Amino acid sequence: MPKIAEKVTVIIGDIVVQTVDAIVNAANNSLLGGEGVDGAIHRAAGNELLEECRKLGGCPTGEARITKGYNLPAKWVIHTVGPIWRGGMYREDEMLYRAYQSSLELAQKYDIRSIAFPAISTGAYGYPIEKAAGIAVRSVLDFLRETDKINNVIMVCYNQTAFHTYSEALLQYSRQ
Ligand code: AR6
Repeated sequence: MPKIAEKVTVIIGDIVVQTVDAIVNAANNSLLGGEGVDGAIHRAAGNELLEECRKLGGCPTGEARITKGYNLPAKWVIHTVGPIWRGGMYREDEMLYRAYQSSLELAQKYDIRSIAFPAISTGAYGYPIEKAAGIAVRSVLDFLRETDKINNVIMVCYNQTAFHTYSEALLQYSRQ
């Protein structure tokens, strides 16, 4: 496997327990919490996270914002907003690609070396998992090719299906 792909690991697990510098939240435009990963992160981090999020004034789709991690093992939470799947004609692919890029750009700015991502947009936002996996992996690998500051990216999958799909995508795109 090429060097870049060695920096990326796909695992099955819960993102809130990851011991990395930053975990990424699959948030919504309000940044005021929700269900899925967002709910789990807010519950584990504690109420101070919501207080800090209130001051951010939301986040457009495809962009990212950073807060502290509070009670989480991770020092930082990077909140990004993936697209809602509406059939694929509304720049969903571009927005999902941007969500990963924006998160990594912010990570680099904060000297974050290890970062864990959930499968953004594949839950409540309904993105087809195979398509989402391909875009996620391509976006991460493209970014890692341009910088050597971030040396550990974990793609945290919540079930076997997601795990196999993201693992396959990593194999496929790391050969290109
Ligand atoms: N750790 C890792 N992955 C998880 C966890 C967890 N603790 N919990 C769920 N997943 P979703 P979205 C997986 O719905 O599709 C929220 O309400 C889950 O199985 O969390 O981007 C926000 O506020 C799925 O594969 O995020 C937004 O309104 C993936 O994480 C909206 O949902 C993403 O599912 C965002 O929707």
